[in-house]
Amino acid sequence: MTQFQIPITPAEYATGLSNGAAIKGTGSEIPIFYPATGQQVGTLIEDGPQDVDRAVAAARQAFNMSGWPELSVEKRVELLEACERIILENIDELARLECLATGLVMTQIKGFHLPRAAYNFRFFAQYISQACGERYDNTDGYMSTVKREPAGVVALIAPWNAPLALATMKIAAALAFGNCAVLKPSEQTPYSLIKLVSLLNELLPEGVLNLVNGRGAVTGAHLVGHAAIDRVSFTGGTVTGREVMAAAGRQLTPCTMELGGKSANIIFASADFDKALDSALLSIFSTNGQQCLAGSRILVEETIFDNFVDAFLARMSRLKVGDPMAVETEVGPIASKTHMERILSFVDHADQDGDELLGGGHRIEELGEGYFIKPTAVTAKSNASTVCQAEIFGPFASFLTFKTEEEAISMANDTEFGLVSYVWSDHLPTVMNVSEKMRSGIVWVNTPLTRELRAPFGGYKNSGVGREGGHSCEEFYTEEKTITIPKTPLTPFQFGMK
Ligand code: TXE
Repeated sequence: MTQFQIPITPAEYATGLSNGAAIKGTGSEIPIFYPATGQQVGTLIEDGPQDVDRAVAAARQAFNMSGWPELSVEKRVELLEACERIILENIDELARLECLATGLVMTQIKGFHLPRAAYNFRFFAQYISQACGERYDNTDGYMSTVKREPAGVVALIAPWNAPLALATMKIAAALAFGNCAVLKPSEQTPYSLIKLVSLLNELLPEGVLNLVNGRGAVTGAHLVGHAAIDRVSFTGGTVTGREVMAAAGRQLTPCTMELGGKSANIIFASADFDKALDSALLSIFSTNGQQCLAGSRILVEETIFDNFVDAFLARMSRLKVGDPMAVETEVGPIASKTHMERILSFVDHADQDGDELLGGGHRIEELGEGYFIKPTAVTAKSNASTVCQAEIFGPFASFLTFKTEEEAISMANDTEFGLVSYVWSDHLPTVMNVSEKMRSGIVWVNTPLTRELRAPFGGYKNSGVGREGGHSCEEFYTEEKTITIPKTPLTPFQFGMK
């Protein structure tokens, strides 16, 4: 039986970090598994409510007393650039820790996720060094300036599918705009973020970046509902997002929610066939299919449908699934056993709905106890099929066909989600019309998975609330203050002088 080598033996990590010092959690023990072998590789000790209180208090103390919110732009830029460097200097260890708990493929972690994690700090360093303000002069002789001040202490909740790439966007933005933070990684995938926070704490003043670990319902719920938290930034599932927003709402704490997706990848006969094919595979099978922006519903124009699906299946059957550490691997294991079983349950849904299974749909037994799924594709009976409506969040593509542009638009928008849409066509009026009509936060035309960090990222409908990106993060992580001053001596109002 195949037994892959474990990427790294996790050091004995204390769980949380408050005020720059490690804290040993006081809660229960959570086992951590390596998805490629199913072996337990470590134990996480949960941080209970009092541990969370301690981390929040450390952040508040740093916010009030350390001078962090008032730091000059030059010093803050230097620190953010140092954060970028320390990630790149430790890329090997961070990548192994990321792989250990997530099962993400090492070449993708090192080639994309970690460079992005490092770049997030550079991006916000560049952003704040270009920041400008507002001033209004009025004819009555008053001048008003608008100042952006750090929001305060922010709670950052990270998911398990791409912890480093996703959490660093939140950390870098929060720090760039002068906030202090408490980060909670997913309880399934804590190691890479524990290491990251400890590395960043070598550079940052004590208490600026704190860490708590544990289950969402325990550690996470206490953190997001905490009265001393000024912002909650959450990436995760839509169901959890509703709970988090309700808890934060009771404290009137503003939130951003980056939630699930069921993105339509619309391929017209006028598209460059080979590029659309290549990108369709990338957008559903990279990151082991576990990404919110996956092109999981592939809508293909009827005249090219059979050719496209045949070509897709031929390439899908050649995908290298296996050891996430091996350079030739393209698809690794699913992040957890429970999630693997959930993904496979959609094969039964497809059967019940009358969809046609085209390939895959089962666990790869030859790969041992790891959570490996054969890349899967179905042709759905209609867009109402469960596989076209639910976020499966795995290497599972659902095909649909359409005859007209209007039919494609209507099918693409017929979903509770609205994160991303992909449009493939070399006919300009088609791409203009379709991209205008997509009810999604991002439309990628003839390109897959292309993030522009200056532009907003986030979803319509149940895919989210708020946006991440340059201006969006500036707005979210700051409070605006208007200061109004008369430019000339004030004329007395004569009030009470009659
Ligand atoms: O993640 P959860 P789940 C989607 C995907 C997946 C589904 C369920 O479809 O199948 O969500 O994933 C923390 N208060 N995405 O349930 O629960 C939790 O500890 C505060 C899309 O495993 O959303 C973790 O740190 N925090 C997605 C984080 O929330 C709470 C990424 C995300 O976990 C909490 C992941 C609570 N009450 C899943 N409950 C994306 N948008 O990319 C949980 N958490």
